[in-house]
Amino acid sequence: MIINFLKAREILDSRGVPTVEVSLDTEKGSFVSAVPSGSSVGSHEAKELRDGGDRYMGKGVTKAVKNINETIAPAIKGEEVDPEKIDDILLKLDGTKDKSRLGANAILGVSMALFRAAAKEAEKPLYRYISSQFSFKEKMPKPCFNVINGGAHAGGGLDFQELMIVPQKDSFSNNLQIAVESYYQLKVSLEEKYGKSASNIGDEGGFAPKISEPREAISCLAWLGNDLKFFIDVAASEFFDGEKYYIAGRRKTKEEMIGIYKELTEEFDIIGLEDPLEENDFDGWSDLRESLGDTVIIGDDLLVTNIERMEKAFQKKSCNAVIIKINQIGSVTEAISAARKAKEYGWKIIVSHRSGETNDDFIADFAVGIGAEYIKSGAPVRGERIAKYNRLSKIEECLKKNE
Ligand code: 2PG
Ligand code: MG
Repeated sequence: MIINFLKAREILDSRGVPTVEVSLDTEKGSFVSAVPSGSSVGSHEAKELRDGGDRYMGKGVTKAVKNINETIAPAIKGEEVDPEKIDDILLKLDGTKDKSRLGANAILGVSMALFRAAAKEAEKPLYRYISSQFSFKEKMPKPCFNVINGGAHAGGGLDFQELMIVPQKDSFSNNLQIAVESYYQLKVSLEEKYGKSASNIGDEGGFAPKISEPREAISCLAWLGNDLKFFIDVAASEFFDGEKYYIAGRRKTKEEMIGIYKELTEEFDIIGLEDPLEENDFDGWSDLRESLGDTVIIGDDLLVTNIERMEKAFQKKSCNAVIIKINQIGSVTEAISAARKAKEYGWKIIVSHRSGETNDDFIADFAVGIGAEYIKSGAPVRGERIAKYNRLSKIEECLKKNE
């Protein structure tokens, strides 16, 4: 089965920022994908191509769209739908290490649509295509819900970017229900304590109360009961000034930050810490990992879904879990290789959305297909967030029926 037609266009993401949508046609149908985009972007991520200039304050993606329509389409039209092979052609066509020529947003959009076309050709749902083609064991991931938004995603004044609840039931649907009920409850409690505006929301649908002390914000989660555990994405590079960490109006050394985490993990049910230190301090991360014992230490900006950075972190024992974001590396095949590497290292995998999202639910199938332990897709509200959770509910039903 060959690629008959490929076309890209500019659409808007959940922040009203332009992004790339791709349609790829084969004789089996038309396959559409849309590309997400971050705001707390790691400096080692693959580069999305933006237009610059005045239009959409420089954020247009017509150059990336043009690259798909005028460079990628002629190169792959008529080729067999073989995602690994085509991803490789795209990387060569781009020729840069960070995909800055064609744009990671251009390459990823095509890559996602290709995977969908290939799954259809194999007559399998996408998650099953990924697990069988790449020899992973399917698993329903535990969802992590970002119910308090801070950092670059909200204006409440909290420096920690994401406070997530991780319900601990066995089934996805039970965990989803608990998350939604906790979300309602948190809204009421925040409004009672801090006033109506405390339930304003941030980019990922979580509340953005005016609280700047991390400890105070985390204690709001502790009101919720339900045997919840917590993940925190600190996104520490966002408040690192090159020397110290500027948090709640005070400058802290790395050692002081480690001390803060020690206290917080002892006091609260925090089972995972993402980007607790800045993205280049591999040695600081290993000190932190050693002093925090059982806590899952998750590399996001540190690793950027990039195998070379993962190798370095493994050697230095900087972390024991990885965030996998398909747009961080810029092709689905490379994200799959990063997942395989993480499994080889015995690391936990958290598949992640971006703060700028679309209704594309690709990562739901991706997470099940690679057998990720966790997925994070924001709060259990807003169309672009629940697109993924709703898709996971359907996949769980299929797996139960053994389809
Ligand atoms: C993160 C992500 C997603 P952004 O840091 O993990 O929550 O944020 O997409 O803004 O980089
Ligand atoms: Mg992160």
